[in-house]
Amino acid sequence: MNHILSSLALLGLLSTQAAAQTGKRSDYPIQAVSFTKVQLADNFWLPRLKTNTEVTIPASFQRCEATNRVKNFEMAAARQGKFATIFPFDDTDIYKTIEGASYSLRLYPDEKLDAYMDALIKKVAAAQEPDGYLYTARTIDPAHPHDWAGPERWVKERELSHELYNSGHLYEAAVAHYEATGKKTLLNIALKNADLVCATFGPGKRAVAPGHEIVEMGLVKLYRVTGKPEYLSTAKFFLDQRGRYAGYDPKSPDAWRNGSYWQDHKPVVDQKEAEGHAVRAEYLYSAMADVAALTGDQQLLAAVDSIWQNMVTRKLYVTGGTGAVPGGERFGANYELPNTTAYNETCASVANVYWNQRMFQLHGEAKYVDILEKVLYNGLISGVGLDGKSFFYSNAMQIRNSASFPQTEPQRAGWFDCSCCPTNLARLMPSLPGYVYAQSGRDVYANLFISGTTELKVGNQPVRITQHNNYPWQGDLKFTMSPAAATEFNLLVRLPGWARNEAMPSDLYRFAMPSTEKISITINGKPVQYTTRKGYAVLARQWRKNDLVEVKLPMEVRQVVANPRVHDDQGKVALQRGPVVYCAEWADNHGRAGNLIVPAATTFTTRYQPEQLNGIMQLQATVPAVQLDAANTSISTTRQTLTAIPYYAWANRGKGEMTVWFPQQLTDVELISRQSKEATVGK
Ligand code: FUB
Ligand code: ZN
Repeated sequence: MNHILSSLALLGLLSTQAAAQTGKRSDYPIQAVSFTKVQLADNFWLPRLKTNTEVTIPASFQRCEATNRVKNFEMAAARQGKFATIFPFDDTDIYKTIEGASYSLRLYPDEKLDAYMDALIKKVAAAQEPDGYLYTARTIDPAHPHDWAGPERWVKERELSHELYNSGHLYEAAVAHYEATGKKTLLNIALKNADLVCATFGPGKRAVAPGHEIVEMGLVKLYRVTGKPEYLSTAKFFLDQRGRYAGYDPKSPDAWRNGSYWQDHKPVVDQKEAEGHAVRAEYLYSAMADVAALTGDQQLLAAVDSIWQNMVTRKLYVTGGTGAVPGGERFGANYELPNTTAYNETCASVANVYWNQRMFQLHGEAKYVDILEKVLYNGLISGVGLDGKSFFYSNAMQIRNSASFPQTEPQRAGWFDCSCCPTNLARLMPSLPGYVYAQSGRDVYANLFISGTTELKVGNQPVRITQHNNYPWQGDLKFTMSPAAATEFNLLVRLPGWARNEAMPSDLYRFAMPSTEKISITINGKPVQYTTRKGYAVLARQWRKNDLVEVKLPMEVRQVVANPRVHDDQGKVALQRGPVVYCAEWADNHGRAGNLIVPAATTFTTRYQPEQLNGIMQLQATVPAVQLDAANTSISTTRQTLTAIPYYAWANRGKGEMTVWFPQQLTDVELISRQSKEATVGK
């Protein structure tokens, strides 16, 4: 069996090498327009990116210094001392912050930051061993490595060491730094490490299914920069190692602990469902898409398609959060999407953005960007406070509480012992310009509706596209097309699922009522008939300077209902307007949120509140609210104003109740729940 498997692996590897060696390599049919070619000028994202640059990144570097993460590198360089942080993957917080700071330098050039990074990169270089190995948890004192690291290099890679995880983040950071600054300092460190990894792992060499995926994505990025086939073939080799672990017993009641937690329960091509630790999983699925695109591997493609389908039909929160189960930070069973205990690690949202972008690039379907957008505007940015320096590691869907049983959690924190999420946000946010447009020859895709300008080339013709809008608060989108000379091409404008009566590209969620408004598109003021392709309006014409495309997206407040198999959401609705999912928080609703009922016929008013929560579109309606008397023995309803805020903005005003899902009838109200009483008593 093992013999057959390794022959198959070798075949896969050879085809990978062949693909890599032929001058015309296969790749994603659609390429993103690089972040270096898109300038944002909007009121929603730009202030967030500014905060990321001015607050998050400096705070992150400062915390890397203050918590001894930087010191670990200094000690590794000196080959003496004692590893001074908790986890062997703490090195990655530095890499991720460098990655974010690199993207951010394109947006906001900053000589001081650039120089600081140069100095930090020198420390990283000094910590690298002569053969390329870079892992402070061992190099500081190889005779006494971190407990998770194992006595020798790589021996605990599958379980705990994170050696290849550290490498993967190093590669991602190095490519961003190189692309943003043109400097090869970090890239050279990464290449030296990757050469060691490729020399160590492969057919006839060492084999492992990397314990925490990301090295695969990182190697693919290095392959794109260098064209070196070993980087791609080693990425594929790592994918192919999954499902071979001898210690996995599928019959054990705790089988996930040894198998699916690591996506190591089956060969990747046989995996059909989103399983295990969500961040690991979604980095793996991103790499599967990358390798499928670069090698044309149809089995890999079929597997990642099927896994995506499973996530979107059964395992995705309405906010785009993934990884429902706290124990193992993992995907739950089908339809297991509890609200109060929702884990939804912020890093999983980051990973989901990466994955959906790749799925879009593979297939050119709007539904992938619909999910990406859902994650961006909801479950991702809920992970960072409006101050830019307080974070959620996990993103709850409901805080159940009462005056008599106050909960202390959750509140945002500045940093965590395991601080993967803050630094992951720090790197994702400033890369956002790279998600706005994409291109495939004469097809130019407008995926995100963020004001700003891009300069691209169609054929040899420079084309500038400028978006002016006030998204996500208003659905009036304007695109000014400015080719240097009249040029024929297709502008594909994404018609978001939510604007086409589709709450989700599956039956996991649906809108309770169809929208009465329709999308309309005009060019230079005249309505146009357009064809649609895979969820895009195809605007095909010879574009001339200053052609103006106007798209109107319906922006009613919609009630969303979940598939009846999602237990916690039965009899409840969520609120959505445009891509933004709402919640009710204690601060706006007389100290409570769990007592509010939203009957089907509820109508909402909307008002932009510039002073609130950095500017939000607020929703209000008059609804019944359940009241209990002081003795908790009698119950009544009163009518009161329900005020809803975007989910992403919750937990910026202290702690208290919050809910995304609202009961429609009295029978579905969770009264002062026994559960919350028990949980409090049990603490
Ligand atoms: O293992 C590294 C990171 O720590 C994971 O991505 C997070 O889920 C946290 O467990
Ligand atoms: Zn995290």
